[in-house]
Amino acid sequence: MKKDEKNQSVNENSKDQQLEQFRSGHDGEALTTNQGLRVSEDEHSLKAGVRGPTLMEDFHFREKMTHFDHERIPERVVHARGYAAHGHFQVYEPMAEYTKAKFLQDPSVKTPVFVRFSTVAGSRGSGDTVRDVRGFATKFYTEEGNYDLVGNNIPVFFIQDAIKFPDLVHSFKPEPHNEIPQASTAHDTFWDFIANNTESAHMVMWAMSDRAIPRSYRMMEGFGVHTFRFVNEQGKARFVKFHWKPVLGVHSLVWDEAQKLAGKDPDFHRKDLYEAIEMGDYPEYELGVQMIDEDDEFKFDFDVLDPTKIWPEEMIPVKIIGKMTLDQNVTNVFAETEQVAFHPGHVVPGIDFSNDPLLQGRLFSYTDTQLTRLGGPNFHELPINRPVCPFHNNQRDGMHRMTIDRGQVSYHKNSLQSNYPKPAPASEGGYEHYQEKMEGKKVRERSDSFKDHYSQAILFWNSMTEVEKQHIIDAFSFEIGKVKSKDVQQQVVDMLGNIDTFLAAQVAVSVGAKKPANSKTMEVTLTSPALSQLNTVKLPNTRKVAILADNGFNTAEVTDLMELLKKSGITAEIISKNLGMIQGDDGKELEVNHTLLTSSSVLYDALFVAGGQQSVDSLKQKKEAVYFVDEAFSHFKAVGAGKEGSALLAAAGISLEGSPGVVVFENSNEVTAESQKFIDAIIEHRHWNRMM
Ligand code: HDE
Repeated sequence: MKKDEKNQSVNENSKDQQLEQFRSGHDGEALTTNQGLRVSEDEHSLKAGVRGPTLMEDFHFREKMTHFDHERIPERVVHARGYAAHGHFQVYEPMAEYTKAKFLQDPSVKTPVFVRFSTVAGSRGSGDTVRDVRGFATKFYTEEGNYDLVGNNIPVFFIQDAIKFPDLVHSFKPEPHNEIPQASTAHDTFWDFIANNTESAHMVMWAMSDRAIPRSYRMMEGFGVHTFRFVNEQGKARFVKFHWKPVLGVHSLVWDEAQKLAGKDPDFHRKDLYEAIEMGDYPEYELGVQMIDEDDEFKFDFDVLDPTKIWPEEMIPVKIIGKMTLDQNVTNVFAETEQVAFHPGHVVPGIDFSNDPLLQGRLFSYTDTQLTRLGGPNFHELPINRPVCPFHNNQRDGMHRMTIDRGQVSYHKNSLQSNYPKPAPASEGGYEHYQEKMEGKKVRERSDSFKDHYSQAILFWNSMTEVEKQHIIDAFSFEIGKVKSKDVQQQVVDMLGNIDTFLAAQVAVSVGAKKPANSKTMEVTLTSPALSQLNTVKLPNTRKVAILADNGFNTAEVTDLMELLKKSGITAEIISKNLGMIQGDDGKELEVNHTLLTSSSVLYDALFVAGGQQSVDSLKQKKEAVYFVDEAFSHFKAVGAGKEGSALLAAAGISLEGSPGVVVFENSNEVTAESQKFIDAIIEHRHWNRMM
């Protein structure tokens, strides 16, 4: 959906209207203290004489400095680096057969949402493009209260029981003796944890795949990971898993590009999201659900409660039930993105939990962590966290209480206030937990049905194309290659031996370890084509092309191409030696967007070298221009060139014969046809067959 189609009115309880009460612009206003006192001077502290000591009496200085001293709050212990946007969700058709959740009934209702994407391991200032799982947390501000779907872009997790989460996180955070490395799992403690906690085998296959280096937050899937329950009005429950499917398809960076971007533009993903929304290219994701009848709980060869297992889509189809559109950037990152508090326990009637032991532990952790991070128990009153429906209870006081509660009663049951606020039965919207029958011994144990650590790791590997498999081998070789302990390296290789002998052997050679001691014990022949990114949707929309040009470029060709790119939803930027204007062969001028110095091929999806002899001759003199072309080609991107531009490709060592995704405009009269070929090459995204 484009910006001009945006329907502003969501409903009367619009989150935006609520936030508006708290937004404050300061333009044209007098400077005051926090008490509203007008300040006459803000350059000098109050001193006893111009060269004398500062006075204690300077309340303005002390208030300003005290506030500054406390500007930073503790960052999230995981998912510290994140970026968020507002939007709305609409269901496609009533879901009453499966769930009574109100926001999933009426296709005309737009439920406001707030989504925060994040990396997991790095600190708040770390790079966006590191190899990591991405958080995908959605808060639905429904009429029945806030519902949070706090998911990731990978459908499984490293561990099966929440009690192991602190151990997992300690292993991937920077090592405590030297606080190295930042935002990376390529170190000893992480791989020591993995090799000794093999329930993580499936998840590390995903983490070493291209899923962990997304091209954009707008181009990755989201998963609720755990099994939840849908409960309908009649009380019938079904197990459910949630999926977000990006309308633009699932796309990734290549590893070399991801590493370079972390230096060239550490804000790559946040900028991409911010700019797309500003341009009116609103990110969209469809919500899908997989459902299993309670009666079928034991019909599968995986335990539905095990968060290290997917439900293969070919076996249990994903039913697409609605769409989310992100159409508004935040007004203030701290107030919204940083202070938002998600919690998997924020549910609405019709959505319930399963006994997944990882989910059960999360239900404790999220409130607990906010107490430290947001400084007390009243974080639900912050504008970004407030539900759009009213809330009433007998909770009182605490740090930073904002509500001014009226009356003398703050307890249940009471007679002085006719027992209000009163619990509501389910018939009036009260949340009733699903009455699952429970029996068993009190134990610290894991079910035998959780003990298969490898079958789905193998399923994942089997479902990858050759290119994706090679990327996984390379990722393991990189990460294990950075591990210093030979023993840990060997343990990882041995673990990989249980997944695939070829994979283990390749990694072993790369890191100088021995081939696995044990041979593979399980045979899994199943594949799930849905797991391969090569089967994803491919669209031109919002792709970015760099056009290398200098004075004397072929004006007709470049302007026609730019026009056609725009029609396909592709953005083009002119890169040249210097900023300012460059003149085409007919005297017409074009503004340069970036220079070879301030830009890089890794910031673009494709590259075009403008024709025009003078322009090409000039660029050929610059090694940065040659490198630009070489790098784009080596990252498998579409590379186009006007007729004379092919000389720059040749300078970069690109052979025009048999190079997939390379399009040279041979005939200046055929720009439209040639451009279409180039656009098709861009839609392909990567030309992997260059590898062969
Ligand atoms: Fe989280 N997780 N997590 N997690 N998680 C947090 O909550 C935790 C897990 C996820 O953008 C923390 O407010 C435990 C799985 C996201 O604000 C903390 C366990 C999944 C975000 C916490 C898990 C997630 C968090 C840190 C193991 C995918 C960022 C700050 C049982 C389904 C939300 C905070 C945002 C954040 C605990 C595992 C997703 C400490 C104990 C599995 C997207 O409470």
